[in-house]
Amino acid sequence: MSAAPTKPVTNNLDAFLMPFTANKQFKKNPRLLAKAKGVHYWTPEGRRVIDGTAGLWCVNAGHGREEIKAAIAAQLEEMDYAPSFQMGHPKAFELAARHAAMLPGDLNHAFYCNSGSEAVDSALKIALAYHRATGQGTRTRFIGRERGYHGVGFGGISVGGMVNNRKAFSAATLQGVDHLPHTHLPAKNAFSRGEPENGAELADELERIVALHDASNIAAVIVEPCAGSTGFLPPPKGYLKRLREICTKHGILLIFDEVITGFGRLGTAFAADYFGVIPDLMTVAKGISNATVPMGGVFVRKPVYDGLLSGAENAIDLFHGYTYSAHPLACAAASAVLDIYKTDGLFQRSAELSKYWEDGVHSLKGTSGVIDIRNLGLAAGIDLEARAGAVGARGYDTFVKCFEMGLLVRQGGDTLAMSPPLIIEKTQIDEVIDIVGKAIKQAA
Ligand code: PXG
Repeated sequence: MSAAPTKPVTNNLDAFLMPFTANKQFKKNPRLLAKAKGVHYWTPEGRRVIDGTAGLWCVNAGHGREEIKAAIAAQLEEMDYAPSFQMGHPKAFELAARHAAMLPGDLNHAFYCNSGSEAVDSALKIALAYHRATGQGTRTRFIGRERGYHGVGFGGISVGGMVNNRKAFSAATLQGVDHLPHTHLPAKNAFSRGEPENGAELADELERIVALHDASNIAAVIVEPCAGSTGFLPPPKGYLKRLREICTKHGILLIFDEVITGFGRLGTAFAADYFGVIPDLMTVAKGISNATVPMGGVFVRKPVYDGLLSGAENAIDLFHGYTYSAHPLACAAASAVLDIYKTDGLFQRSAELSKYWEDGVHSLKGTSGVIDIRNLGLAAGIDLEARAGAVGARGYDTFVKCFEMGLLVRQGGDTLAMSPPLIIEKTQIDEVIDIVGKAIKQAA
């Protein structure tokens, strides 16, 4: 029986199992985006929506960049794909050298993958492989943090601390994982501008965990410098430095998950630059390719790279990698976006706009139901008071109101997060703040 080709049925939303979405609710009243340019999306009906979230924290240089399109097209013409297992292609090495040159300290090697989740699982494996290669094979435990988000791989959800992402999969999470306490302390730090004053001592919890297990059993600590998915939480002043000191003291690798903070979100290339704290491994994705071609990466400090390579000349150093590690199209896109970041001075622009952004988001203080506002760089989190007996309903309604009024924000529970493209103009920031303020009032 010959099957007739299936025509795309654009008005039937049933077949797509949507990620992190209430499918039934969405499909009754869908929100579709059909076109994008600069800081705007357009719906299929042609309604313009300002992108207050850079997609999902990823389109840092704005949508539809001609330079990236041209680089991807040229690469596609030249060579669509080449393997990276026992083979290589020039753009992968060029990109790694460019990343190495812009990274702080001796973070100067790059492993590539296709997403933040893959980056996290790769970093955890690199940590284990490094310890084994350097005669420290007992170091197998990982330490994550409550409220952390490290993607959705089994490694990532194990070290992550978002309950709903772990609940259904609890039995399959990694053994030997502990969690540091989160640093969201609204009773002490509500409405902080930038890094909150209180909470650096929470890093000392690491000493307690080390005392419990002994450092010789601990491979790595992984944290987001600013937690992103739980509503954007900048770290308390001094917290990351303290974590670094404790890790160094005990020979534990420190992993910064910079999937959100990397590539300019804080007004510096990386959060490591902003905070002056250099991790041993850094995971990135999103802004690495401006989200045009999926890409992730793990940046590795020289001693870790050297340790991994301590085997025989003909020994494979890392039994890990992906068909699409350093995919030529992703490398072309990532290289083009580095050019844009540089020529347009977007990291600097993000730094320069951050005060205006801060004043804008904090002008929402006093709006009924707003119980906390936090910000750093070009990102912010806003907590709304939950409706009695209906946690999350108010947040969701506010998100929908924003979309109806022409603004995309992110919402989780009763928290809103915003992270506009770094090309946003001040008048557009005004527009974002105006719409969020109205939406919060309307959804009260
Ligand atoms: N680490 C961090 C810190 C992230 O924020 C990932 C890893 C996983 O990346 P991938 O590419 O596998 O999705 C992320 C992803 C939100 C939101 O609403 C955040 C992410 C993804 C989707 C939504 O905050 N971050």
